[in-house]
Amino acid sequence: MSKTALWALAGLLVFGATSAGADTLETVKNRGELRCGVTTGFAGFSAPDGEGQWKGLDVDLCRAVAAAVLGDSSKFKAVPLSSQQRFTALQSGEIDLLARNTTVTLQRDAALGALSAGVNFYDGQGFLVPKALGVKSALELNGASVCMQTGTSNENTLADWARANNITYKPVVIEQFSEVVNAFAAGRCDVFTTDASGLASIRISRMSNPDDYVVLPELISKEPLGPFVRQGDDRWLNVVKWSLQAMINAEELGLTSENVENQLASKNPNVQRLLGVTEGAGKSLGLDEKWAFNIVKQVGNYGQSFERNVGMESALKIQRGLNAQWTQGGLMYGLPIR
Ligand SMILES: N[C@@H](CCC(=O)N[C@@H](CS)C(=O)NCC(=O)O)C(=O)O
Repeated sequence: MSKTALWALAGLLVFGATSAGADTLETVKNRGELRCGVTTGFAGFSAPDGEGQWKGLDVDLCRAVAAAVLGDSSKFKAVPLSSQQRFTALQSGEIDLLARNTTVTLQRDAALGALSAGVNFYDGQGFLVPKALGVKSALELNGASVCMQTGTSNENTLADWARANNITYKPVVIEQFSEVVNAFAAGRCDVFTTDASGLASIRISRMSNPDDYVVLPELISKEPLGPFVRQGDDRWLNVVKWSLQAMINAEELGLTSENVENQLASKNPNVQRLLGVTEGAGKSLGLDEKWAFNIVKQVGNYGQSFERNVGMESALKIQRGLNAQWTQGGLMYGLPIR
């Protein structure tokens, strides 16, 4: 068992008894604040801006759930967590929701006491290298030293890929995100490996001259990233799962934070159900009927969140790619809200 899994298991044994059976929805309503596990600062996905406000595609999930449950997207507290700390924090009840570039895997769902509540970014693991290295393909990385972070799925994925491709490498594995980034920037390793989204973020926000670095073309794995909740609280799983689905459906239905007020008069039954004009969805989830209206009004639809945080309106300029709507060749497919 990996070190991460052991830590998470320890968390499960120590705290599992207290958190199991707890009603997270009630807890969050009574507290008046959602505790949301994010990264220690990962531009575009979860990072504080100049005013200390947490922003990003993942933070928008925290905001969406706060809007759905408490009617106010600002009623959340971002809890910064390293890759290593995240599952223990979920287990112990320190956070209500983990919204932090976390890959959905069988082991995490089955053996870490966590449950995936959907996918908000389809990604793959890649490599970032200094251009000066002259490397054009990952297959040229034989003998390289590779920086990565402890407690990520990236460690095992790289090992599998290297073995299959007869590549040897020297792992440089560091626990703190800032330290691993600094090690790479200082040339203590040749390559940085993590999710391609992470590499785009590191290149733009952490390298003093982004143009000196390039992300190699190969993606060596599937990394479907999304929110996680604790096991044993189905009602809360539903709230988180359907908050994300509300954002995806809102994009499909053409609802934006700007037009959603007017769309309350729409005659489209799917719009009426999503916005609570036709009642039922909110009640079934244990929420106000305005739950999804509040998400769209205060946070926006999935496409708006994508473009603002990681897409063309952001510094990262990530293409929609797999994260486009299913009608546009992507994988974002809103589950029916009815
Ligand atoms: N998707 C992968 C990797 C996610 C991950 O934790 N990536 C690192 C990038 S090096 C990160 O986000 N670090 C930020 C932090 O620790 O604050 C996983 O779920 O294990």
